[in-house]
Amino acid sequence: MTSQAEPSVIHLKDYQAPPYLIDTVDLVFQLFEQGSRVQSRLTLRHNPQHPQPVEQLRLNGQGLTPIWVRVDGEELSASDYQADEECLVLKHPAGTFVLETEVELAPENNTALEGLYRSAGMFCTQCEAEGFSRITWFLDRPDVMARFNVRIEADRRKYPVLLSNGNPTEKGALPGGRHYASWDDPYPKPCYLFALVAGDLKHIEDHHTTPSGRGVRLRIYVEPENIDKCGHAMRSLVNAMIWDEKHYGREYDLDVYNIVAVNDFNMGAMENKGLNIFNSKYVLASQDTATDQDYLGIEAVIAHEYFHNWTGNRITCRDWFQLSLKEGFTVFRDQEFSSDMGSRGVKRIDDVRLLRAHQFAEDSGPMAHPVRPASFIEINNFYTVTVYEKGAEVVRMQANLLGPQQFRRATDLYFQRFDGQAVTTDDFVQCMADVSGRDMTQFKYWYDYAGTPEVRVSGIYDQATQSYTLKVLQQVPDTVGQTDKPAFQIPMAVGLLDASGRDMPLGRNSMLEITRREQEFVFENIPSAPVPSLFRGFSAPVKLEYDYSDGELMFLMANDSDGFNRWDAAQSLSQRVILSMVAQQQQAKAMQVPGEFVDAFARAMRADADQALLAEVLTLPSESYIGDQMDTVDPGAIHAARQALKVSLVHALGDEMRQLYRQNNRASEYQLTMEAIGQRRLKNLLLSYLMSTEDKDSAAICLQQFNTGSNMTDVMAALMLIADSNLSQREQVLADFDRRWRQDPLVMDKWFSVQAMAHHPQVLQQVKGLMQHPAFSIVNPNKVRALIGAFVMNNPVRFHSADGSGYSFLLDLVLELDPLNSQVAARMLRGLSRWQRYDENRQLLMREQLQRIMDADVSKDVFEVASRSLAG
Ligand code: B3K
Ligand code: ZN
Repeated sequence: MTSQAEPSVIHLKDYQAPPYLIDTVDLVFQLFEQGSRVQSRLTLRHNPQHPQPVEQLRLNGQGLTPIWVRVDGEELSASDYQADEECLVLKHPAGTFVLETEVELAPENNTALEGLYRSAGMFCTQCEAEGFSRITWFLDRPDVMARFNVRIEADRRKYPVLLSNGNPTEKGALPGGRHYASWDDPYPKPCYLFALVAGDLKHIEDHHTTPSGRGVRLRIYVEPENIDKCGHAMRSLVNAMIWDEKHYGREYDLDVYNIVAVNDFNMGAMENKGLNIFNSKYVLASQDTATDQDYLGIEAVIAHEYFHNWTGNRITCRDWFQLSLKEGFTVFRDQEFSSDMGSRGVKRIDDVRLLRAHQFAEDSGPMAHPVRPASFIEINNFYTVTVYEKGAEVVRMQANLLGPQQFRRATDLYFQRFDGQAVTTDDFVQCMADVSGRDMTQFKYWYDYAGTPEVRVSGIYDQATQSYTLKVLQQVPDTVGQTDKPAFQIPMAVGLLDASGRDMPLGRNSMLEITRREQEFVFENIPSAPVPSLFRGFSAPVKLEYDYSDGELMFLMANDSDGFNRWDAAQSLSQRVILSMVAQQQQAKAMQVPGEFVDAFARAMRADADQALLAEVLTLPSESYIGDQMDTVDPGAIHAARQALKVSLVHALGDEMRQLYRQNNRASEYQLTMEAIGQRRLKNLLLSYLMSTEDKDSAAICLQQFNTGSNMTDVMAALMLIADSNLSQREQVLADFDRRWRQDPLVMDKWFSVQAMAHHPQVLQQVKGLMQHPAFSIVNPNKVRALIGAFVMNNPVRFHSADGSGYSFLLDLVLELDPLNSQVAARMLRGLSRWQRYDENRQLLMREQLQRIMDADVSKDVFEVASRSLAG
């Protein structure tokens, strides 16, 4: 039993239009080190879509201390209204009225990082999803869109920069060393897009002129010491603006676009209108401090937040169940942008790898939910890989079904039809239907049902009729609260390879639409038995089952014209090998690596592919992904198998690996071209193979790379391997690195992570010790993710230690963190949600820990994760 009443569940089916609309919002912020004040003036009117009369109007407000409340200029006495921890209730509101209030806030004590808070001496805000109600009384829901005017007052010396949404209007001095700035946002917006920043910041500036001739001033604000690390973010922003103009006909709509980097942030970044606030991790980069992955991440997130200006801000969500309307579509847009900026093939592989590793796992566990969830306790728990990444796949399928021209017409229609409105995913799909004339009813199951569809395919060749038949069975597995699901509409891109590895001509038959549980597709004029290449480019987010022989997989790996499926064949093959080595251990047999596999690996290594794609092909599936393929996950055996496989590959191919390493280790200057990134990726992958044996030569190469690496990508790749090794230099190297980088929080995050991901048996003790390190702070989400998150999510063999020590450590942490930052605490707790996947002993230990949550007084966020996990 919880000590409180159980938090209530909110259902999509209970949606009601808001009782009142708010046309204008005038805010005055008086910022002080202690106790800040917010005055608000709202013009409200009854919403014609809501039945009358409204007996009482409830405005949301969390933890606000009311100073006064006025309606139409008259101050209310305390008996005219009720204010508590969650809302302000006004009795018998008039049809239209003006509500003025003043409240006091304590941003200096706000560790939840929602609403108005402090980060490294500045003030900043985070309002999505429901954080605006921590700032002032409001109808904190996305379907209330208002025009905001904001005035900020603060100490002039400490907070020279005062920013909010929209365009700047006025600024000036005030008595007492203070000053003010005013901002006006001409576009009505939901309050979750409100933002404010006050601080001592420096900026870099650029300009962009939109196709219609609007000049936009672009600025990125950071703490003064980081001013040299903003160039890549700015270039990414300009590229994103140009890309959206070209590909979606969307241009920016204000005179200024501001980005601010902050160190304390619950997630990656936030698309507030005209004033994006970013986790500094997704802004700051220099070759000394950021890896290639960081650079790519910055490009993607800068673009993502920019794209939200149309997909999220101009057109927003009616309610939070529609979150994927903006997130799925915007992720799809940023994925396509990154593909165009870099390598489409590599990007697709990386996105699918992420989807399979995290979303498929979520979709088959107790936290499974549809892309459009039907209920939640705490909306912040639904910013998930399902809403984001599966949501993006669902948009991608629609783009593929319609084809590029129709899809563009459909998105044009969407922007034109719904500009300035708060709408639903149904409204989005309706545009696809209207433009294409397609009936999208069945397609919409993708939004409403959770679970990853399983598609079983078999192929039968008939020599006599020269025909080839693909038999398809689809099944969408049961998930919590959803059984007996209907058949989905599943686009399957196919190719048929002839014996020489070439595609047989299929014409329009290459995109099959599966719509029934059982279906057959017949191909005529097929002269010989083909090898099918299925779901090319990962044309639908499904699990494919097809009984390929090892030989067929090797054939596809070498010949498939679809790059994605060449990679996927390699993954299937190595997965098979690792799983059989796991089984050998479980049967107390010696582990065997098939010679054919080593040969196929060698052939792939020698093939004339670009380095980045080659690195993808040679990367083994992750331990957690392998675990997902087993009935009962055996973390120890998986780790040992994967490790042993690497060692045998080095024994067989070590010389060649060293040679290929050297060939790709020549660049002297750091360049951020796809080619250079590919070379580093390949080289560092090879180094990770070589270091699996920890022989003297490999250790020397690794230490050399660490000591002389001219960029953080190379240095970090080496450091990770050293941290995971038994080299005698290990401690010294880690200590030197600490001394060198102690002042740089983002670099220290990496230092924490590599140690948390090391596999040696004492790692948990070390993680605990690192929590005492001066650079660690439990109230900084980046630190928690870097150290604890990395241990829980990326070190399965140690986190799932059979004595349960990892689990009780996580629980202690969650209980300590929850009162400080419930959102991040709930994220961390997800590490226990899939307990059913483990053996009985671990199940018991994990449940025992989850039960501790149910016995404690915890936040809604953490309660929801624990209760769903236990119920699942
Ligand atoms: N929309 C924000 C996420 C807000 C998360 C709130 N807990 C970032 C993004 O998706 O762009
Ligand atoms: Zn987003």
